[in-house]
Amino acid sequence: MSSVNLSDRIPNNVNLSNDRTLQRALEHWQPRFLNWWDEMGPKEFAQNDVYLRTAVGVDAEGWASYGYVKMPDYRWGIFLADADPERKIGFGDFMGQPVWQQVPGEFRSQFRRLIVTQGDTEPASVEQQHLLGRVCPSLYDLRNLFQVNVEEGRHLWAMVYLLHAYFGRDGREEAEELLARHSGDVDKPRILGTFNEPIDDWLSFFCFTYFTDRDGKYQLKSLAESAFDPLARTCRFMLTEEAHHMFVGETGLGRVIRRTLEVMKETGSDDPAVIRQAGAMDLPLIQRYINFWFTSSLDLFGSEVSSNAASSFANGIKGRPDESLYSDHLALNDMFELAVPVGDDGQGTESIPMRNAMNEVARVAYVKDCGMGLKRWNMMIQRAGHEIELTLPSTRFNRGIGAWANVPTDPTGRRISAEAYAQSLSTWLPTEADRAHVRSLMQRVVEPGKIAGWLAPPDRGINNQPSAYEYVKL
Ligand code: BYC
Ligand code: FE
Ligand code: FE
Repeated sequence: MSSVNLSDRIPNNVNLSNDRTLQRALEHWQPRFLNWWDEMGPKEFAQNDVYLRTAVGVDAEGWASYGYVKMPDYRWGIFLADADPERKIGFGDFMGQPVWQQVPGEFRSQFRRLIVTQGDTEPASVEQQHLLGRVCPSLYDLRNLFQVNVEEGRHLWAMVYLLHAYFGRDGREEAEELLARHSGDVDKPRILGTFNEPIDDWLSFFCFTYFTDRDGKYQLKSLAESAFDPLARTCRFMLTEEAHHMFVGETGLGRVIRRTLEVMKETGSDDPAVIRQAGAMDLPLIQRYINFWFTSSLDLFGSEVSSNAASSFANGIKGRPDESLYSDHLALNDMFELAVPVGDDGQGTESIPMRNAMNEVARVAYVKDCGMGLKRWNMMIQRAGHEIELTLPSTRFNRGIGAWANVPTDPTGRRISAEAYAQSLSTWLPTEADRAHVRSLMQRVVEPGKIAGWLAPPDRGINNQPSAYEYVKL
């Protein structure tokens, strides 16, 4: 069991104090991180005590401790899941060989690129969410937002550690750049599309944690298979924290819907105008937000046909999510049947080598996982006696990356003309009126146990505390 020294300036279980040069380099980066947090993070709440969990180790039991912390004092640390000295490479051309403790020179730039891309999303999400605290629907939700924020900060630490420890000077420069790019910045935006989208209301936040953090789950699962053992181990531990982010998304959307159903019952109407008048979010509006965040997150998996993905798989850099569930870890002979647009209005299939389809394989697994929450919400809607069903749109709809990028389809994936697309877009994606309505509901509620009118209360509190607990001391 690796031990953690919590009194170190940078808590860690990687024996940082044994490597003075690395320790000094990270201690040099630390104040820059804190400056970034102070400027780009939830700065209005820097002085408030927040009931947070802090990672203090990697044991399955008791890896975290709970208590009041001021966010700038959070103990961001470096935690790798315990090493398995017998671990072998589980896929690709080096299958069966011992995993690597160093990055092979020939794969250095490929590894660096993926670690930088992963690292870039973490601070991006904190930047995207930095104003949500102003309009929190309850103290419980405010605390969950901050929990997600500090952990995304720790995920940045996880990637910066790898850059510093294994990529020398290039790695240190990349670590600086991770604090220099900013979400939505015209000159220096974040690397991936979704991480430049504004999140300025809580419906978007719940959609983001449901759909976009789930891309995180699947990418981390892929990287947790990596032949580069320190990357695999750090991603495995990140997945432990990630579960809560998706919990926030799933229960958040579930509570929005539950409240909407209550208002539908109270008013005896499903007319969006009536529901809005009563201060809730109508189901068609929720569907449009789902459509937007789901399709934007689909783009994060990259192109269906990708030579990058093929070489990442071949070289042991990035496996499939849950690689152990497959029987063939070489993927040299299988083909993948891909639906592609043909001509002006048709579609056909294209057969591509499996390794080139790895982005799509991961996306398919992701889509299935996304469906679970919808099943639960639809059950709730059905039990309330309504016919309406929330759905995931087709993976061809509203795409910006890959074979279906900028190909007009309806949400079922049927190809339509550009005119028909433009005409119906306002029924498929959030409109200005939708956004204005959602914004109008964003009123700050901070009395312990109270909750905004558009949202149902949580089923239970955090860490066995009551839901009316004073999760943030304002
Ligand atoms: N936007 O062969 P292609 C998370 C680029 S989320 C903009 O199609 P590849 C989190 C691509 O970078 C998980 N650009 O794709 C969630 C490439 O550019 P370069 C984040 C895009 O390389 C919530 C080019 O298009 N982790 O943790 O196979 C809160 C052609 O690439 C996009 C990772 O992504 C896009 N959507 O795969 C906090 C894991 N998509 O290099 C955190 C690391 C593609 O030619 N990243 N491009 O200039 C990867 O594994 C891969 O980079 C990708 C792309 C899967 C993203
Ligand atoms: Fe993360
Ligand atoms: Fe996350």
